[in-house]
Amino acid sequence: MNGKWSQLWLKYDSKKECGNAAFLQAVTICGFDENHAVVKNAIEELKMGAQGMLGVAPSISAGGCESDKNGLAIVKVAKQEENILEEGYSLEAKDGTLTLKACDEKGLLYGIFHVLRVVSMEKSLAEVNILCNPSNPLRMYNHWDNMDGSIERGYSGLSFFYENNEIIINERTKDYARLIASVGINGVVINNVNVKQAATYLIDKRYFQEVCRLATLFAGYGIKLFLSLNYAATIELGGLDSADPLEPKVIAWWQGKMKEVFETIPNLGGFLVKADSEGRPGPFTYGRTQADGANMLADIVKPYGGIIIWRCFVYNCTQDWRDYKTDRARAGYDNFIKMDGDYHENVILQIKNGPMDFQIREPISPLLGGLKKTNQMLEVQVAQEYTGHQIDVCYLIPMFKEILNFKTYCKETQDTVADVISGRTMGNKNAGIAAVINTGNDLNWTGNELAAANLYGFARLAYNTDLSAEEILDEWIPQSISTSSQVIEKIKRILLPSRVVYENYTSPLGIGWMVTPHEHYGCSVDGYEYSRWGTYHRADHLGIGVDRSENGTGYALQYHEPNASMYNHMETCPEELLLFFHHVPYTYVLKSNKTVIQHIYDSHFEGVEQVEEMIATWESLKGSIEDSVFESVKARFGRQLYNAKEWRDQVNSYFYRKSGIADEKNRPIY
Ligand code: GCV
Repeated sequence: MNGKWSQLWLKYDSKKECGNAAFLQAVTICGFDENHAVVKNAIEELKMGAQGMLGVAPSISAGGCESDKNGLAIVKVAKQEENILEEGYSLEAKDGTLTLKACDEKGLLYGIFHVLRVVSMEKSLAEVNILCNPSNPLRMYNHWDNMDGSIERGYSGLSFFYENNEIIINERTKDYARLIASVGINGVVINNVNVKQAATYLIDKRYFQEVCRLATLFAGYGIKLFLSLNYAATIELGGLDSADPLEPKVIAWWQGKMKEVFETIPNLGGFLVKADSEGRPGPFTYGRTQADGANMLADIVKPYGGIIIWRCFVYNCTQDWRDYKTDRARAGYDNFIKMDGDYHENVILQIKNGPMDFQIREPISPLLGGLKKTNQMLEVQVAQEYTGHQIDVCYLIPMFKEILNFKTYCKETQDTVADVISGRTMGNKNAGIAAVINTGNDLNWTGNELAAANLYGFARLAYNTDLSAEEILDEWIPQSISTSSQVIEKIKRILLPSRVVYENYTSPLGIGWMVTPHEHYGCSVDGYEYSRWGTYHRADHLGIGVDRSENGTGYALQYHEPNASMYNHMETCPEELLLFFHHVPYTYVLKSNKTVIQHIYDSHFEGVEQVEEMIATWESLKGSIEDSVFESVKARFGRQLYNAKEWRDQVNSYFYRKSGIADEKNRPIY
């Protein structure tokens, strides 16, 4: 790693003054302890930002809560006073004073970052009047970083947390904490859910000191550190012959281990567990339920205030699905729904947004809101495993908005996914949202500079699910690339439709996959890695799609009504998911009046044309943005175009040969 890494949206380079300097010259703090680590870091940040952007060196003083001076007045209030909740804040500009109110240090920190954001966007602080409370209690990034420094599904270099099985803590770690705190992230899991090699388990004594240093550093930015856990650590690390969650010796081992861990690392938030999935061990081996496993650990960490986040990505990847009834999509719901209500209060089930695996288009997992008495967290993937490896541009926030807005019908009101995971539906506090994140040690953090919009956007959305995909870009672009309105418009023109563009040139109508096995980049129509029992898409010479209706695998019926009926019937199934739920003839006519086969041809040609348009728009930015950013994104666009053409040609020729139906427009199909 040579050179200095980017500061992304915290560049603090010179900005237009916009009347903002006066607000930052004098800062008074009332009610907060100035020596609290979070307060100190917030003030340090304010000074850095004010100096860098406006050349102002703020004077800081403890003041009366009724400030009569012009400037920034930071005031501690009681919780719920003026509707300010935990980790929330209000900002009000009046008569030359900008008042920031919060009931805790994290609220103060987020408020300061809000102020800096306004300055960075070259907007006027005099016009700020806002109350911000977080939508979700837990807002987490999940890293899939391995101890050897590699990253599972990482597309931006190596890990900045580990090298050669050792933990790295340096200036960049601090910058990372600042960056993620600035957008409201309050929890981070620093190691891959696939926890392998007992000698490198972070719950081993050999790592305690460094994990503790990391936890303290993050705590200074309001972020709780979490670790992924190997469920069979009793065997791998403890030398026992069992990991049965109900066996006393297993419980005793975990009790000893957790005591050791929490006593040395007091700031630890808890653990994330992937069990009984893709070769990971779990309670099923002992004939126990997922609830048995999760509750055992949860009870042990409870006295330390710890929580157990238990993933629902539990499925048998060796299933024989020749009978056309077995369906991986069913697995999450089938494995977890029966124990709804049995999970203890400090267990949260972390559920991937779709029932399969982060495809470009999937229905929402029926477990979200299917569970009515269990803490739930939504897991999305910002790392672009199936969405272009951060080579292809794919702005994911519109997809995340769709997921959050989905009505589950689990209750009469407050029944969207956003409601469920915020705790509004059930009145619970152990809830939230997590993203498998897209960072690495590349100097720009995310490989493709434009992929940082997803890093930023996920977190902002996690804090405020009401923000639109466009509003998020209106914040991210001026802070990260340019405040020029022309540049902002052009980059928005590229990013906003990019998810649909990616969908157009890859897999149509919700069918998913068709991607190179294991690597998950590039087209391979029959390439599903677990498809030795038949192709994933079930295409033959007559039609395509997986029948998940009541006549097929029955998956559609896992939803609450009216969703179940809507998906169950071809006529009411949303067309963008038609092939996920139904097997249809190629000649099936869509609402657009096109047949399915014609839709496949048209969308693939259109997808490539859209990439060409995106590239032309990007080219027009030459000279208006930093050269290095322009060139590096341009190079990736070249690869994206190649990829899009490959997909177009492979998909079109595959289905042309299968169906024998020609393209109505007679375009070349190779
Ligand atoms: C961390 C998919 C990915 C795996 C990942 C797994 C998971 O299968 O391809 O790399 O493993 O999801 O979410 O656990």
